[in-house]
Amino acid sequence: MLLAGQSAAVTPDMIQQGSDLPKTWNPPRTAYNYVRREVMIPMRDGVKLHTIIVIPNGAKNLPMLLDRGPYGASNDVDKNVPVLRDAVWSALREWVDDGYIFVSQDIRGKNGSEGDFVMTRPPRGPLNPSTTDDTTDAYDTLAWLVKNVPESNGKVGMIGSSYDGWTVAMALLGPNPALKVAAPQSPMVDGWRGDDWFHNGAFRQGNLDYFTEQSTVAGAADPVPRVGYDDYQTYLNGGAAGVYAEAHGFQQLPWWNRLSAHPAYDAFWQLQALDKLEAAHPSRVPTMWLQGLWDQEDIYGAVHTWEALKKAGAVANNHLVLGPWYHSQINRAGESLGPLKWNGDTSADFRKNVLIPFFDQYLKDEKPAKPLPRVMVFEPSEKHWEALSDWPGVQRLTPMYLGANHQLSFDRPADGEDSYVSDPDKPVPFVPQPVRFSDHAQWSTWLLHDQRFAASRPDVITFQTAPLDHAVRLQGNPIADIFAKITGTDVDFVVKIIDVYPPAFAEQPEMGGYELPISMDIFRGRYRQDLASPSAIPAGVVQEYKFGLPPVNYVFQPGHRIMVQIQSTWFPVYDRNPQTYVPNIFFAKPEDYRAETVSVMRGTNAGSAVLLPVQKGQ
Ligand code: PG9
Repeated sequence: MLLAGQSAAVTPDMIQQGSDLPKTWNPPRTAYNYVRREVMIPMRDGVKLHTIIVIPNGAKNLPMLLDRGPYGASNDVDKNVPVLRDAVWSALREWVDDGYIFVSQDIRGKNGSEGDFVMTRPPRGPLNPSTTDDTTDAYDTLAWLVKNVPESNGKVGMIGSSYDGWTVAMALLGPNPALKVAAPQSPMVDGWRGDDWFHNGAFRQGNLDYFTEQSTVAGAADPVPRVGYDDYQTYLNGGAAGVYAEAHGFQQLPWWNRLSAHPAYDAFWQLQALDKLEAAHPSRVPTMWLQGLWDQEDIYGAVHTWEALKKAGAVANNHLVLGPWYHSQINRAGESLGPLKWNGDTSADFRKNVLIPFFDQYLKDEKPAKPLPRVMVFEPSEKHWEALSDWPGVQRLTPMYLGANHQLSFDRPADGEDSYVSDPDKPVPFVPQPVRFSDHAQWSTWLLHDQRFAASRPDVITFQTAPLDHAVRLQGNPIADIFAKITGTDVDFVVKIIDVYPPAFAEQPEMGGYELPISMDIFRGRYRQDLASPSAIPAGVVQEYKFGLPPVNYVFQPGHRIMVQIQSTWFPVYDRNPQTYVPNIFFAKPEDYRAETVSVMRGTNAGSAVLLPVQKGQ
């Protein structure tokens, strides 16, 4: 219809016909300095796995770097950015600069891949009667890559952190010959002893968000919905972890049903503990097992796998790295960690000067400037790396005893006890409220949080040395050895080794008096005699609670004090022990939660102590 004054000169090209969307869209890629292939790689059972391969233009004879995981291969490379080093996520930049073909794959059932997703799918065997697992999937992927990426030299290295570190460890259980080198970074190895799901039987409740995010749909999903801002209050209101979970529909999740039916270290956990499996099937692949000294998610896996391999006589091709990092910080900026500041970017420097040369050696036949030591550990108080030939070496564990008047000393004290009331209705927070599991800054640095807020609580007992008149160097794996009696029938113990800074610290004034945790962990008392079968604790009878603490390589400087804190709740990162023995704490009832008195013994026979790996000459 024409309006007055309009001309009627309409030509055919003006006329809209059909859709404005073309049938296909192929924008020119002339600005791109790389080729991106998106392929579905067939596994031995016909399931196809979604894989993204990025290849620098003109590549010939380049090695491939493979990462497999549940977090979305498409997220590793921004396909809208034409320059490869800008398109990959920051951890990959140095690799791309060094001339690698990067391959990212979605594991079975996640994101673009076919098949069923199974959370950290157990290796083929009693827990997995199928013909595939992440060992065969890695094997089949490598076989395909070697045949189908003509720009490559047929050699593959695998990296990945956390879940993706677990996939690297799985690949090592039966590696394709094309796998020439590997680096599991903060790998999840044993979900019950000390990695993501539990620590010594205490459940890490923040994982409930991970379960809905990962195991409700194939793509990414949301955390558990909550009304309140403070997760401390949310979890306290929710009751037992299992009650809270099932109020949010978790009965629909097979993974949750398996996990919550196995709160003890039974065959379900033992048979999927990768440190034991790696030691039983050591690979010949040169491997760097790597984790952070303050790794808030997987502080157990790498070091225990390396130690298990050592025990099995298989460390010739295995290296251990303990860096000054939170979980996966190797892949992020590493100039600082919580309040601690380093000299330079410890992550980027490590990737560039150690990790990539280690891969280049086996993938490009390039001799590294310096051969990689068997063990590399950062020393945080003097801020430098140390090369060691062993870990923890010959452990000379020296007891440091809890003494009268909250003293801590290498001398055995007279008999006595210190008591506190542990009330599960007012649990000790792991960081001051408000707690936000979604706050990355809070979560990634909580293992370094100033412990003064806890020291001032009546349900935390604190022991400390006098200011040290000489440096004390710890190198190895400390052990907590607590003797205690309780008025209830179950209890948890949290033990923390802390560096107390002098009241004034000119180098960094805000650190004056800071109580810096060096190594801390939790133990669920019902497992004191047997991790696989819990037992009620006889009320009023002294029992021993002995458990390993995370590795340390640390110099307590003169003028600092060594402190130990003990408490029985660490909430809500760990679920609360009701302190009344019940068959399965996941489903404890409100009336099971009772305030009880915990008495920690000191003295000659049953003298509580931390066994410290004090270095000779100290
Ligand atoms: N820590 C995470 C995780 C690993 C394995 C299983 C579940 C969670 C991660 O960062 O991938």
